[in-house]
Formats: sequence, C-alpha cells, structure tokens
Amino acid sequence: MLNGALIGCGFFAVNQLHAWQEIEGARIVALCDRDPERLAKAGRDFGVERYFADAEAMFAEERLDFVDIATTLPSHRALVELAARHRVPVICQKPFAATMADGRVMVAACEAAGVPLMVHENFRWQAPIRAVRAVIDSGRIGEVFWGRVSFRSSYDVFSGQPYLATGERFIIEDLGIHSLDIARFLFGDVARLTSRTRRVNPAIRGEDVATMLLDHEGGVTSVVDCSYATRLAEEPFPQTLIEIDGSRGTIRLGQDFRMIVATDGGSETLDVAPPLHPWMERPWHLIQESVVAIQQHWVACLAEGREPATSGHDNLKTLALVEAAYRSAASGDTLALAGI
Ligand code: NAD
Ligand code: 89V
Repeated sequence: MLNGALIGCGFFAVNQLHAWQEIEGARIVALCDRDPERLAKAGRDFGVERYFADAEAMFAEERLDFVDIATTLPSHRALVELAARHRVPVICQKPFAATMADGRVMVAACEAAGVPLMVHENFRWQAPIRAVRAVIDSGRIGEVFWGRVSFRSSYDVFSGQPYLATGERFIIEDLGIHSLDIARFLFGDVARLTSRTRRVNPAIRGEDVATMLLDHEGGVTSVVDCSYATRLAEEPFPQTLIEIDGSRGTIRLGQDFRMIVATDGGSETLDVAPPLHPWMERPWHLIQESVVAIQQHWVACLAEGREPATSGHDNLKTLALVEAAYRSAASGDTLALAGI
C-alpha cells in the first residue's frame, strides 16, 4: 500500500480525495493546507487524521511514498522543489508552472533527486477522448490530416474558482492548456502555432476566448478553440468536442458524448459517456472520472517503474504551447515551438 499526502484542500482537491478512496494500492494518510478550516473539513470528510498547516513540517514528520499537490499555480514550484528535496515522488496539478524557466527547474529538480513527477493533466484521460484516440489508433479512418479540439461554453466557472477572474491570463492558461494537451495527445507534437485572443466578459481581467492554429510535426493541421463567452442552446460544459478528418474517414465527437465514425463502409454512432460513480455529480462527472483514471495510472507507473504519460518532461511541451499562444496573440506572428 502506497502512503500519500495531499497538499491544498480546496475546490478541486475534493475530487482527488474521492478518487484516492476508489484506488487500490494507495491511500492518503496526511493532509496539508494553510487554511485551517479547509484542512479540518477535508480531514473529517475523508477520515484523514494527520493534518499540517505547513508542507515543510509535513515532509519532515511523515514517511511518504508520494505527494499530490492540489494547490494553485503560485505555490507549485516551491512545493515540487520541496518534494524533490525530500525525495518524495510528486504529482502536481496543472498549470504546472508559471513560466517555461520555472517548469524546467522543477523537472530538473525531480530528475536530480531521482523522483518520478507527473502533472495532473487529466483531460486526455476523459473517457470520450480515450475513445477518439482508440479509433485513430485502430487505423479505421486512415491517415489523419486535419483536426479540431473545441471547448465553447458560458458556464460560470468563477463562482467555484474566483481566482480565475482576477489573473492577467485566463482561458489559455486554465482551460486551453487541457485542449492543447488533447491536441498533442491526438495529433502529435507541434512545430508552429498561431493564436488570437480576446476578452468578451468585462467583469474579468484575462482573455476568455482563444483560437489557435497548430502545425503538428507529423503533418496534421489542427484548430484548438476555447471560449467562456459562448451562449449555446444547450450548455455543453465541461465537454470538449472533437472533429477529425482522415484519408479514409472521419470522427465527430459531438455534444452529449455522441461519437460518429464515418467511412466509405457507412457510419457508426457510439455512446462514449463516462461512468457516473456515486460521489460524482453531473456535469462534472466527465472530469471527476478522468481524475480516477489519471491517479490509477500514477499508481501503476510507480509500481512498474514507468514514466507517466503526462510526466513533467512531457508536460513542458504542453506548457510551451501555452507560452507560444500568449506570445503569438500579443505579436500576431506564427511562432516555431523550437524557440520557446
Ligand atoms: P483553491 O484555491 O480552491 O484551493 C487551493 C488550496 O490550496 C487552498 O485551500 C489554499 O489554502 C491551499 N494552498 C495554497 N498554497 C498552499 C501552500 N503553499 N501550502 C498549503 N496549502 C496551500 O484552488 P482549486 O480551484 O482547487 O485549484 C487548485 C489547482 O487545481 C489549480 O492549479 C487549478 O488549475 C487546478 N484545477 C484542475 C482541474 C482539472 O480538471 N485538472 C479542475 C479545477 C482546478
Ligand atoms: O479543468 C480546470 O482546470 C477547471 C475548469 C474545467 C473549470 O476550467 O479550471
């Protein structure tokens, strides 16, 4: 049994704590948050008896097999470096780092300490995204030449996560980061990127609309678009919709988890909805179920000595797309990823 600690008992950590209770072979034995009320509530709700207001004190006192960092971005670098100093394998929530330089330092610290590092980039673990990738891998639609990864919504994310309204950066750093990672997962790494952004909602500070054009290294062209300013007849939050064209067919992942695969032989419509476990709540179950999947993957990787799919090293490539998207939107230029 792996004994883990979780740092940051806030809005999203509840999902991670529920998911750890489902996973065989790992359990959370200690919690840390600098907010005493949140800490005590999480301890009560999840039956964890060891509490710490300070992460340094926790690492000093506990014997941990891993730590799960569920705090917001400003604390990520210091906490990952602390885990590395204590030689504790570490999971860190997205966005992994505020800058590429920080991200590289964090990856290097874990490598030097010989500890595994996984970024909690869970959207590629969503059931419908895995289903799309399985069709691509089957070869049914031939060689992929075009794709679109789209997240358009007017869901109020600010009431649950108020910090999203106040940062200079918003949708690309918080949500587009998932969409860009999905694009990498489905179409491969990226050579060049062009981006345009705007802010529609006057009550927030950062951009809430972004449109990005990606040239993937293998030749696929993709569009990654995201918006929190899009009022639709049926609110799709938090679904990512996907369009893919291949040399022998197409995949369309539409609203309500309907995936259509069309080839010359006809078309097939599949229900790729995620399961709804008792603790999950619509419409968040799509994300909640992917949290179980990524945490299971972490436990399997630790047991088998494998590098996680979204290791720190891998996630630097997604972070580079975020950085390129902001720079391209500011300059209007198409940017080569090699220079980021
Ligand atoms: P939150 O502000 O609700 O919770 C963060 C908690 O961390 C707070 O309770 C705060 O007191 C605590 N904290 C911060 N710094 C600390 C430190 N140094 N030591 C101890 N405690 C500290 O934030 P949230 O909305 O839960 O978001 C947390 C992270 O999860 C963010 O990085 C966010 O982007 C990410 N997130 C991911 C998903 C996803 O699907 N992957 C969804 C939502 C949020
Ligand atoms: O996944 C996230 O990081 C969340 C949300 C889906 C609300 O944007 O912040």
